[in-house]
Amino acid sequence: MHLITGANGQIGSALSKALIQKYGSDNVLLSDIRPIQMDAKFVILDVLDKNAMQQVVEINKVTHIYHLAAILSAKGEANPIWAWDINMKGYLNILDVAHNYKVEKVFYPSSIAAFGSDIDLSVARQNDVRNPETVYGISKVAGEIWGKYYFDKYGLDVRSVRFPGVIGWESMPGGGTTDYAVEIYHEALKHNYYECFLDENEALPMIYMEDTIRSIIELMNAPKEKITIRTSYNLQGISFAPKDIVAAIKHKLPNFKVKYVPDFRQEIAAAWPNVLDDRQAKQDWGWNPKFDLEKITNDMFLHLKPIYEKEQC
Ligand code: AKB
Repeated sequence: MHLITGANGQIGSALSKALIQKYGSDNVLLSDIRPIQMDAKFVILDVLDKNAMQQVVEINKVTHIYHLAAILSAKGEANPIWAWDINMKGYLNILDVAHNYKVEKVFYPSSIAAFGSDIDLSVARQNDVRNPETVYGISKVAGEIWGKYYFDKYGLDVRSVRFPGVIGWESMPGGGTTDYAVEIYHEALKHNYYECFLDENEALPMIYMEDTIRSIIELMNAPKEKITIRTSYNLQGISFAPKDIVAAIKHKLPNFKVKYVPDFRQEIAAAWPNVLDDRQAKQDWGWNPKFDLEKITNDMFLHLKPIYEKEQC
């Protein structure tokens, strides 16, 4: 049984659909603290409730866990200790329950937020020093190292990637610094106008949802001997700044207007790398992103435009 935590979240909801398609609805169990809208096997699960987690894993004979429940960078800064508890205690519960109940594999998403401004931000290499500047980033680095600890000490097969900002039409992000790159498409189609909370030149690594989901499935299915990184793999999709996405949208909506009003999230983004060097992921398990900015924009419009056109009728 494949268990997803945070199944209601941006990546969780898309991954849920993909895993159900791949493994069948009887073999995928979705969990979240809020009920889901999908017709699928589902259980309410608070990752801080270790007893409940044990029961869910034992009763359902869980073999694979995709641990996506987390508080993201911007929201975490508003309440750091709360964010730390959910991200860290939640993940330690997952690791310990996975170890005790002999779960075969655990997927753990780390992030570009694992890096800080003391590296050359033009490109973060796989083993660059990780001194993050948000509580989210600190929890991600600690999580990476805990995953490696459980692998080294107990042989628990924990696999992880450092995700760029994720863009997709299927679901909205919440509480992140890269959220602008999804919101902008919705606002362009709804109002032809967007107020961007990052600076127009703030380049960040991004990845399309289809590539994101594929990376998780490919990494989880890669032969064990190919996995040489047990902290977390750098994963690159495509890097661009707000002004680039604006230009891409303007190709389709020439009257689209943007006002740049950078807020506290600009400071967070400024301490993140512009690009991730993902050669190790390419070499070890054949990672190969397929979506550039043009393809992303075409696909976002393809799916979102009919929705907003229908709403306007
Ligand atoms: C965030 O913006 O906090 C996340 C991330 C890059 O991990 N999307």
